Amino acid sequence: MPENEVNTDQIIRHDWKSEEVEALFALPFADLMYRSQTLHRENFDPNAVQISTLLSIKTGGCAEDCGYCPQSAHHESAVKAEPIMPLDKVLASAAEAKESGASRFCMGAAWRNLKDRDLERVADMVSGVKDMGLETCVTLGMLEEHQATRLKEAGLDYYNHNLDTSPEYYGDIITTRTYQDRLDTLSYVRNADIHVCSGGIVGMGEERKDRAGLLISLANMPSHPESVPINLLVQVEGTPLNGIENLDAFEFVRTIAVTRIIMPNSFVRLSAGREFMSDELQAMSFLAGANSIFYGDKLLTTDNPDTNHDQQLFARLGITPLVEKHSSAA
Ligand code: SAM
Ligand code: DTB
Ligand code: SF4
Repeated sequence: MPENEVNTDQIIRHDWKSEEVEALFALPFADLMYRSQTLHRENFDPNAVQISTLLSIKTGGCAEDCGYCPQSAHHESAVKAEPIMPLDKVLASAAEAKESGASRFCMGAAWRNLKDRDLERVADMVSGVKDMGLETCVTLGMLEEHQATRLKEAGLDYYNHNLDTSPEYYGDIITTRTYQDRLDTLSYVRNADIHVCSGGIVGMGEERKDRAGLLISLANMPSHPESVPINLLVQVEGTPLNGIENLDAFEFVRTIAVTRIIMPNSFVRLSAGREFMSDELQAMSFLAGANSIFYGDKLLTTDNPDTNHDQQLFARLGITPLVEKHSSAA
């Protein structure tokens, strides 16, 4: 096949090698974009973007030491620990998110792991949000098998649990739980028949081989995550990663494009970090294959672009919010 031609055979692979993925990263930019766009158009409407809204249901005071996170009790950020949010407030916030056009409501807790004493409260939140006609997602740290089963029963559609970076770089960022702990939680989620949302963070001082390593770890799981959030580090004062050198914008877009190529059926979410991206960089990310965003003025503790701005950006790009639900896993 001539070098510039795209082989679009739909082979879902779980055996990606570092050399291959690093070679994708190294393609001339136009060739990489052409390949990712071709696959994107074969699998998705390129003008439709899925919209999720985030709510922090338990903020701060977390026992983990994730070097990027303002919610870790190990760091001196401005985020203060708060108790778990009452059900009525969570449901009011979900109703607002629905009203603003979100199709999925994602509830996050600054926990190392879900405790059985909190399980029923979270299950009530999940079923309450589900009853409003929204897709449900939670991110609560590590899970045990029986907890995943209970959350599924309550109506949970997605569980977010990120691998964050490559296995090799991981120990530079987090020391209080292992990569394998994360993979175990993801397998309990998958076994409970909950859709998997798993991705990572770039711009943490990692090298390109680590970005490739993260994507390979995600793609080589037994099934691709249905949703892959690519977060650009939000640098927060008081966290160890504050002040680290910014990632080159084209390298960010390349990461999105490679994610699209090696997980062609997955939603790729342009996640944290949009607040500091130009409209043009976001547009280029959509062109590279991103087709999901977090929408709403806040992520968990940091700012997100305001909804008016996002609406205007969508209008300028001819993007419409995706309404239909995701059907199949890869
Ligand atoms: N505590 C749970 C956990 O870590 O699994 C759930 C909440 S945690 C805040 C969810 C994810 O947010 C993390 O895995 C990380 O990928 C992302 N995140 C946290 N702080 C971030 C930051 N400053 N910039 C970008 N992403 C961040
Ligand atoms: C994900 O991958 N990104 C979201 C969500 N999953 C939970 C969280 C981003 C958090 C950014 C920092 C903050 O707002 O605290
Ligand atoms: Fe805790 Fe999650 Fe933040 Fe890590 S990312 S410190 S586990 S809230």
